[in-house]
Amino acid sequence: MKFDIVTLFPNYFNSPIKESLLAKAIDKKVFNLNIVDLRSFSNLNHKQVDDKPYGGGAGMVMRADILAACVQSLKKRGSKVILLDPTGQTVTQKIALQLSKETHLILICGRYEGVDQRFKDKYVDTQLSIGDYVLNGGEVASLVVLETVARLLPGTIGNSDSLENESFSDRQGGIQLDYPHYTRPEVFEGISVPEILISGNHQKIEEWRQNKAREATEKLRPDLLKRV
Ligand code: 6GU
Repeated sequence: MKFDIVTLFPNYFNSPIKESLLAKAIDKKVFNLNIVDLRSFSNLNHKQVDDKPYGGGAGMVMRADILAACVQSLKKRGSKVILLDPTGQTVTQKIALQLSKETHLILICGRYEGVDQRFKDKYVDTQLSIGDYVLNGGEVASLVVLETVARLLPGTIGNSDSLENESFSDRQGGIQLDYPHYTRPEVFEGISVPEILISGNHQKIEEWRQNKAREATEKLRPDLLKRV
């Protein structure tokens, strides 16, 4: 699998990738990551990539022609072009799972007040957002998509067991939160680890965990139980 991330801030990506498990996966060739500087596709003065909005108003709009030149140079058969933009659909685990089956994702970080609509109409397959709040641009969102998708690829996480049981995974036919975890010490500030977890009865432990996961979901995120 290959990811291209198109951005006006290529250096922004240096440490989040180097200082994470993603770097190991890249070394192991689980996936390939290419950070693309959008500015290098501009032939304009000062490598300009945006301009004033037609119709007036505040802010700047990213130019369709420069974005198009960039995407054309990256695109192959089977590529999926994703624009990170607050108008997009919110990323979910289900979307991440679908994206993990693609061969090539081009993630474009939107900036400023927006992106020329003609680029969206002609070149973008999917617009994604990471939630109902405003960021300065799509850079943080592209890292969210990269990490959620990349960790689903075989070889990114050593222990694939931990993928199956975690929060938001499709477990027991539904999407739910994780069960509570405990490690040593056995007594912390007067509070003991739940007895059942030191009983050695694996079937009972599994039942307890499933109940706790359901309880947590009902209490904290009842909306998840209604989602398909
Ligand atoms: Cl993808 N972009 C911006 N600018 N703001 C956001 C977002 C994306 N997702 C949530 N807020």
